[in-house]
Amino acid sequence: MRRKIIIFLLCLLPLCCFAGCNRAKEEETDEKLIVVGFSQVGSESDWRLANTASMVSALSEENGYHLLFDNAKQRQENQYLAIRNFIQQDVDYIVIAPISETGWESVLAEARAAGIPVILVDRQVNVEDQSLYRSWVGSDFYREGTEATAWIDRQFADRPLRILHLQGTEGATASLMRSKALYDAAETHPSWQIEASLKGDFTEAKGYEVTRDFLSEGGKFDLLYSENDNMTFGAMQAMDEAGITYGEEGTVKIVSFDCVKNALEECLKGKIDLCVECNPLHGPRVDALIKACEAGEELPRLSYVEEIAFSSDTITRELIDSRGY
Ligand code: GYE
Repeated sequence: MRRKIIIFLLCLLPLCCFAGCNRAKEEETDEKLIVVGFSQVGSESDWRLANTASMVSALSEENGYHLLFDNAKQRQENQYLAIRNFIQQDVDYIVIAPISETGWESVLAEARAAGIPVILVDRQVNVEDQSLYRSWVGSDFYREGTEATAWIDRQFADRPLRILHLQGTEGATASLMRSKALYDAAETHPSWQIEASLKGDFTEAKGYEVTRDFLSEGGKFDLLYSENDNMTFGAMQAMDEAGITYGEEGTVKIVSFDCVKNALEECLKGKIDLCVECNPLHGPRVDALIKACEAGEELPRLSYVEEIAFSSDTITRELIDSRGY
């Protein structure tokens, strides 16, 4: 009997060894993974969801990363908490999509003191000390805005124009710069009247609410300048309910930012007149920056991505189908 037990245990030995080796191997690979803490703005828009998907797929284990993802739910205090948590966990890199531009000095200084490189993505931070972060990649939001106002100028020139302006999150670069482009254009076009700049926080629900209230108070406009597609969808619903027509055949023209799939579909139907692209696919760009940093290369301070705009006359089905977001 004893002999049988010994033989049985001997037979199990190679199995245990195999399992143990595997574990050791796993640990070895784990060690080589680059640990990244990513503090994301929230999940306020289709653009944001596409951005999160791009970041998660680029910073994957197959690609050499262990990603700690935090959704700040549009609250900057949550970003501070997440970043301090990343610092405590001694991650290799901190990536931040900052909600607004201000209020970053202390927490970025803490990351720098801990020797953790910070890479910014999407929106920017307004800090004097440039050594608080290594690199930023994102869109030129002012250029996006001037692309929109140049189109408005081509359509209306100096004819009287009442504009309803839906603004994104207060203090966010995307909102500040798209707003600035509109205000600058309105200054050089005295016949353009910004009827109201309403805060929609980049969400569909808010876009709906503020447009509905504006209309129910008797507000009138000829053009909607909406700083993202989701607020546009909300405004379209409010206009539908109020019986206001829009798009190519309608009384109101719509200019919208982001170019998410549903917006391009509306553009193809002639319901949105101009879609200004904002590219959310930053994952591979952040991956490239981290890999360059790992290789000891100097990182560019700012990298702007290329973007275009689509009007209802230039958009096609093939184009929509060929796009990744
Ligand atoms: O336009 C909007 C999102 O910062 C570019 O944030 C981003 C903006 C984008 O919520 O849809």
